[in-house]
Amino acid sequence: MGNKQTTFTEEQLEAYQVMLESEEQRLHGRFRELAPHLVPLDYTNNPDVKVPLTLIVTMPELKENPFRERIVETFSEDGQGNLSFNDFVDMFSALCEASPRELKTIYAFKIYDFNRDNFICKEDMDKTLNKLTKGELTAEEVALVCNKAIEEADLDGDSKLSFADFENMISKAPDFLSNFHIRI
Ligand SMILES: [Ca+2]
Ligand SMILES: [Ca+2]
Repeated sequence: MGNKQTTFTEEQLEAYQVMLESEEQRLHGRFRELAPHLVPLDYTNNPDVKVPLTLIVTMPELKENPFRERIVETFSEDGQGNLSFNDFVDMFSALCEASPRELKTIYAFKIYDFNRDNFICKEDMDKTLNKLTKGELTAEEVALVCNKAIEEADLDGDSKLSFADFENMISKAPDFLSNFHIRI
C-alpha cells in the first residue's frame, strides 16, 4: 500500500531539487557571461575555474555598491578576490533577500572587518564610513562619527566591536544590513 504522505513529500522534494538546479543554471549563465573565455559551458565536472574580482564587480547588481570589492573578497576562498562558481553561488545566496538575518549579520561583520582580526576597530570603521559617505566628510568628522558609533555599541568597553557587540548594534538598527541585499 502506498503512503500518500511520503509520495507527496517526495514530489515536493523533487520540485525543490528542480528549482535549485534551474537556479544554479541561471547563476552559472551569469557567471559564465562575465568571462566566457575562462568558464566552460559544461560545468558537470566542476572544473577549477575562477573569475577575477575586477570582472565580478562589473555586474550591475554590484557595481553601485560601495562595498563591492570587500563583498567579493569576503566570499573569495583563495583570499585574492577570485571567485570559483561555488564562491559565486555562496555570495548571492548569503546576500539575497531571503537569506536569514543571522547569516547576513555574520557576513556583514566579515565585510566590515577589513583587516580580518575578528574585531571591528576604529580603523575598520573609518574605511566603512569613507565608503558610505564617498569621502564627503572631513577626517575629523569621520573620526568623530567612528568614536561615537564604537562608544555606543561597545558593550565590554575594549574600544572595538566584537561580533557580539556588532550583533547587538545591528539588532537596534534594522536598516543597517540594507547595503548587503543583492538581488540577482
Ligand atoms: Ca578588524
Ligand atoms: Ca567591545
